[in-house]
Amino acid sequence: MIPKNHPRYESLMLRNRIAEGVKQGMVHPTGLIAHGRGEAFDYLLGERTQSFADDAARAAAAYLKIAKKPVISVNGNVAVLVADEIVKLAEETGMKMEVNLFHRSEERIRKIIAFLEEKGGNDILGIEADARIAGLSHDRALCSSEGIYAADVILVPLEDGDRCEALKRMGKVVVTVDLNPLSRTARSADVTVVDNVIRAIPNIREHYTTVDKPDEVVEMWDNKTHLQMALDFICERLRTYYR
Ligand code: PTJ
Repeated sequence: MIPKNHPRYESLMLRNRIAEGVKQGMVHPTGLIAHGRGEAFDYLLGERTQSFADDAARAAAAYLKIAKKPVISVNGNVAVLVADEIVKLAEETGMKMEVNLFHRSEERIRKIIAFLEEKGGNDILGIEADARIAGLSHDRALCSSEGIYAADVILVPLEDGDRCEALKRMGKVVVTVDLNPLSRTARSADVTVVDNVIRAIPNIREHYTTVDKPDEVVEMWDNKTHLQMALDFICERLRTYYR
């Protein structure tokens, strides 16, 4: 039991959720490692939504606004961290939800779908696996013909770099949330929200309701500049921390 007045209460609670997720069979054991890497970057980013991340969340919302077939790809970590918010975002945007795992197992997909349904989600894709992401070998290529395969815009938080590149080669617009601005996913996506998924998803939702002239926002968006801003922020913070 973590006392509420512990200075790192929120961070420790998130850790607990990931650890519980492993016990419940929703999070893959390597999800613990991915979470730890995310935590380290979040620490460097000040554990709050910085202005560059807020701009990226707005660009993400703009892409979702103009999308014809938007899909959100949900993995184990994302499900246990932000299931409620994902269900709400899908409802508000008309986006389909697909459980799509890097370490694919039918049992884990079923558990995650049931968890999202408990949170109010409907018609969640993922179990059918009747299409493949081109250019990838093994089960991590499997996807739904109605979901990721047909999508024009895919919101895929915490994605593997290889798959992100394969989705790009298929002509998809890829929007990701990744605390590591140097990751291959961060570099190959069209929009990278360098923020914790726990803050980024509700922020994208908020921008979705307010974003004006989404075509212009998309037109103006430059992901590389945004990633450099994230790196500059981290560097400046490290350089001046004890000064
Ligand atoms: O459930 P599965 O089988 O689909 O597996 C999911 C994981 C996350 C284990 C899998 O996709 C994986 O191994 O991911 P990677 O390649 O470790 O990448 C995860 C990325 O997400 C890293 O760059 C982390 O810094 C970042 N990350 C981790 N936690 C968060 C995060 N970004 C935003 N918010 C987080 N909470």
